[in-house]
Amino acid sequence: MEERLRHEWQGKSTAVIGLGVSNVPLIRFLRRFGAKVSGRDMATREALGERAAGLSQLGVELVLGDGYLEGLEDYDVVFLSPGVPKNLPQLEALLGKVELSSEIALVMRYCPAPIFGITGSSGKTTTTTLVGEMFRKGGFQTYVGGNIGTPLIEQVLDVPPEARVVLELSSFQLEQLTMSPEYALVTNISENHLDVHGTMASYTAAKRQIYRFQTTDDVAVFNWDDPVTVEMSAQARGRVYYFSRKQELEQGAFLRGAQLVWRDGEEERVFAHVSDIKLPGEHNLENVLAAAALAHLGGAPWPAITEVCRTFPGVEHRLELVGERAGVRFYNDSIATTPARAIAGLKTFPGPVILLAGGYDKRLSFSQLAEEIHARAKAVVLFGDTAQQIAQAVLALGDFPVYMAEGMEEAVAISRSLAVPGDVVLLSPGCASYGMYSNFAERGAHFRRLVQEFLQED
Ligand code: UMA
Repeated sequence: MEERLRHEWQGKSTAVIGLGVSNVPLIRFLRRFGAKVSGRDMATREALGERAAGLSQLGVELVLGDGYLEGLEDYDVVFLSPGVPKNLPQLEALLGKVELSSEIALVMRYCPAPIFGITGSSGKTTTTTLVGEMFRKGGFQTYVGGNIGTPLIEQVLDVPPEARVVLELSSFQLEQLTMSPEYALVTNISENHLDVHGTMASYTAAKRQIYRFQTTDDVAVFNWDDPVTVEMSAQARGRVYYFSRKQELEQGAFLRGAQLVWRDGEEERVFAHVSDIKLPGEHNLENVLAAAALAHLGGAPWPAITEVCRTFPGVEHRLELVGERAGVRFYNDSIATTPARAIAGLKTFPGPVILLAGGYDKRLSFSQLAEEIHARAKAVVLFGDTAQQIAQAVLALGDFPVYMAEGMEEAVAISRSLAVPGDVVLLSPGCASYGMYSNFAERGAHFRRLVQEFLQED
């Protein structure tokens, strides 16, 4: 493989657009096999800081700030990072002239083991993590990566063929692909990322890539309760299975009363009970059904699947239910370090939400978050450097209950005093934690500790 890669990349001229989480390891990979790399980013050298210095040391020519998308037609391959809109005029001008690729496309191209790709508008991360755990528990060497935050490009050459590779795939990652994973799962489709995709049709088209290039030997799992994914399933070429919370199925995983059941023709098996499942909420039952179906189809043994169903506590700091008291549920979504992630957090809950937000100032706009706060929250409790900015953005849209707190302790105390039965108290800060904590995990742990103390009070 090393030989093949050197042959493929030695001396090739590449441009890598977006120097973030996915593309820095991609650049190391390309440099390792002798490619020439021009690193491009709209951010300035100053904003990129040590990252820019590290890349220069690797022999990467950097083109930063205004003009970072110029001269791209001169390269053999242009790699785009997920967050770069693919319809920018400078990129559209390359179509048919220059090969466009991405970190995830190379992972899929070079991975010798079967790939289990998971997409959907919600539930991706939990389902991906569950599937990974089911394989791991079942004795497989397992790699979990993609949109979940772990680029696998630097590990892909060490993956043995009998391993299991589980990838969370976002619409941004899928839209560029020209191959599909051997196993595909679509959790559900609802409006998301329309700011980038423009229309629901183009967002759904991006999601279709997960099965579009599959062969008849491949497997795809869809949500029977979601008409959009049922419609998708009619186009899938491989074996099709479903999961459903609402209806018994001929082929797939479903709920029968309090039982979680797998059926494939004659074969039927109860693999868990609702009361066993620690994850809160109906949406999580769907995630468990989906994950069990995919893991089973990929060879995970039932005892391993059942054990994970019973023990999996949820993904830490990501809409993690810390506990409930007097009908008020407390959720830790400290991983939401951007306004967009806080918006996604807010959208999870239909009921009244008291939002705890604020933190380090990354100079992002809070105007969309403010709109979502008006639409979904009943109050906001703000702290950190950005508290004033968020308050201004919220109040610019009209009257709203806004509370200022000195820090997390006061924020939790205020939210307790505001909450009535049926409310959700959600820490989804929309900002990084720097200045108050060393990272989002420390911030989430602090919130969790404060809430747990409250839950245990007499
Ligand atoms: N940049 C540009 N031009 C642009 C946009 C970005 O130059 O038009 C630069 C930025 O200045 C920055 C770099 O590109 O330096 C960042 O790249 P990126 O935002 O594309 O993201 P990465 O850091 O590579 O992270 C990406 C995913 N980000 C997005 O999809 C926006 C991460 O998902 C993912 O974990 C990571 O790859 C590893 O694969 C994040 C996400 O929010 C968590 N995903 C969305 C979601 O889950 O809803 C899709």
